[in-house]
Amino acid sequence: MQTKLTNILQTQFNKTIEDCTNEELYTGLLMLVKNLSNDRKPTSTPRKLYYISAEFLIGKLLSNNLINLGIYDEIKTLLADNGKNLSDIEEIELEPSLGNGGLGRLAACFLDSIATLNLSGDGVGLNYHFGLFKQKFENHLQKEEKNPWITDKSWLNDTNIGFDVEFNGFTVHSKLYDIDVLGYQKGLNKLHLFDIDTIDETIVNDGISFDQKDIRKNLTLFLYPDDSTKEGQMLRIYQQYFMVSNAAQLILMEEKAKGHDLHELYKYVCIQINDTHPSMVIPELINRLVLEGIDLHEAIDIVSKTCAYTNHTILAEALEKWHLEDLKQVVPQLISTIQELNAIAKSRSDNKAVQIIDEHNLVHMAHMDIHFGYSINGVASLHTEILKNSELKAFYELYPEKFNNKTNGITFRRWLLHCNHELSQYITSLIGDEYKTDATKLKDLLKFVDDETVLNKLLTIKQNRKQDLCNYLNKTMHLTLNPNSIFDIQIKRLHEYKRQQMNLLYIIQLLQKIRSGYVPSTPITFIFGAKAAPAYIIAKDIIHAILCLQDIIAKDPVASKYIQVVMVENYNVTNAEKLIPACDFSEQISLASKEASGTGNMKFMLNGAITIGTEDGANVEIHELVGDDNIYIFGESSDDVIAHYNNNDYDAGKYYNNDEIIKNAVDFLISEEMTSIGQTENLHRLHHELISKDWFMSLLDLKAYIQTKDQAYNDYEDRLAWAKKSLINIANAGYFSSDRTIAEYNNDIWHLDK
Ligand code: F55
Repeated sequence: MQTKLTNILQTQFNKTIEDCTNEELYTGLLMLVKNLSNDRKPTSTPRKLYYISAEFLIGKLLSNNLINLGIYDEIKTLLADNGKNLSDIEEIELEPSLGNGGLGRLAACFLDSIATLNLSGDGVGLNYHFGLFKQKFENHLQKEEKNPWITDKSWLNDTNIGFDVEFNGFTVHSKLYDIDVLGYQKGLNKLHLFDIDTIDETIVNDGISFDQKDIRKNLTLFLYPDDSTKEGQMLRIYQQYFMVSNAAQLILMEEKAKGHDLHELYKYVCIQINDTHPSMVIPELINRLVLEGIDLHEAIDIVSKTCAYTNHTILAEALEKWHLEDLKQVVPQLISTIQELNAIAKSRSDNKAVQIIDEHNLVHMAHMDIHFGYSINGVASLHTEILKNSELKAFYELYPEKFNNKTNGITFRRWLLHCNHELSQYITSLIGDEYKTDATKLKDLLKFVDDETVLNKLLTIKQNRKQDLCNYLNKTMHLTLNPNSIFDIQIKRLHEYKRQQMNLLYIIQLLQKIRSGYVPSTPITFIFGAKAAPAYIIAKDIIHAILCLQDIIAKDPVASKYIQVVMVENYNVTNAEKLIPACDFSEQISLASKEASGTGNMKFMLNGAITIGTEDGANVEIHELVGDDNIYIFGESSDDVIAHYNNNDYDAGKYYNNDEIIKNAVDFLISEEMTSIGQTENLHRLHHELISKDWFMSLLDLKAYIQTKDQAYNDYEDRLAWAKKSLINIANAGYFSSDRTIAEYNNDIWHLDK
């Protein structure tokens, strides 16, 4: 590698490693990786998967690619020998923000595992120039800014591929960019990101606002923008159609090039529809097969055997339904096909719950996927059960054979090998290397549950990561954290169902307890990271309240000795990689039944954090794997929560009025202390929401949450017992490798290698 890298640097900059700047070294390494990718054998299986997704939250790629090429250690040493530091060079790379959260990050983990398993499977999505907004805090409020990430020296490779995409009355031309997806040790696939060749970055005004009407200029500027307005919704339909029309054209182009008979498309191609954003691929592909001379009903049959759909949520507001009129305005060419699909669906069942076009002329995208796809899966076992037994019950009765569960997973390359080298090397020293390709081997760690040397070493490694995090936050955000405190972390999108507000109320009641004389045994640092959708008012109010509390506690001479609140600005993949390894306590406290799976919970577990959580999503499976003693479970069950919704019998006011501790904590939000540094309007709105509506029931479980957390902090004092819990979590995390998830998708749905 040394000669290869020095040659590149020599030709590019006429410099040695030692003389290069970090920017030059970054460019050199990028070129080196691209050269090595070219030498790699692309995957080739009889069938090929196209994973269509509006989001691919890939994170920075340099270190990951070095790891997957097997040259990370060599490069790191080579640089160090020349006085350079690989972590400093990593910082040059900008993080593409091509996703919101879990759904987008899952797609990125999947691409890594698909390549690693040497399966042919490409991602297809959009090349958003400014991605998801960059979050800034000003006056304790979230401000949104654009997040440019595309530079001359990037992982994007130009292709000469482009297609015409027709909208009502005008045609746009696309341009395809590819990113190489390198598997661990083997495998090479592509992430195809489509762009529009007339994009105009200069139309973005202040922050993230822009003229939403000129589609030719704005189509791929942002990851789907605000859909609270009509223009926002229309732009989203444009983006989605642009994505799937390009996908369909790419697939047909590749299939024709391979000489395959399009009548047998399903034998060679499989399309995974990642949530409903790509659902229009069904009518689009049908139309294109018809244009190829295939009869409409045969085309419908072919597409039905080609497409499979993944559901990521049961939240009603996230299930996409488009007005037929709006679709007609953007993509009139799809309307008759959608109407035909609707008629077929009707002929299969007269149950209103399963119709595609409802009585308000809303097109239910998920319904189209289920009728005209051959597989539908949920993303954790509880989630799939809820889909089958309540949310999509009528569909399950109609098509029981289509339903299956695929519990989510994460790539251990990024979420252990890369983000926690020391832990991964220590594991290797204990049980060998095999766990890197067969994650179930982590179970071998269980031999050491009572080995004090091992347990102490785990504690040391955790301490090192906490110190690293302190240094990082100090450098990047000028925050000072106490590395000897408990790190209690909740990082995920801000949503009421995820209940950051419940965590906030815990901290408030602890502050009040400390003010009346209580002294915690070990100081605690409560860390939050979360972006709120720009139009989601209450979510932004919750951020506001957390930021105000952060200030109040920091200024309290007594309380600040024991507790600190830190809200990390602009939570993203890069800072997740620093936060997760440093965590003692993983907060997974969604209202039971609402979090489809969660994947952060898996990342924390793998890095030795202990979960405090509800029986929701994949927490249920974590609980089963580690047992009662190694996780803190609290709160009402999903069945009980669902019953509250069905009976409409949850009354937040009752919880508030009947409990002093709850009342005092909630009222603190509108105390003089809070309103004097924060915005009265925002804090009152949040207070009112909590006691009068509280749709996601944060007061329901607050008492149980307080008790469970107090118990957990107590248990933390016995350091060896705690380390044992930590080891048991790491040892059982193997199940959550996305290699396992992808092997299951392949065996049950894709059959890529037949
Ligand atoms: C984005 C846009 C819309 Cl319109 C709706 C949803 C989303 C989104 O980001 N969803 C999302 O991230 N869902 C999450 O998917 C994860 C991966 O399956 C799950 O772990 C998580 O529970 C779920 O909320």
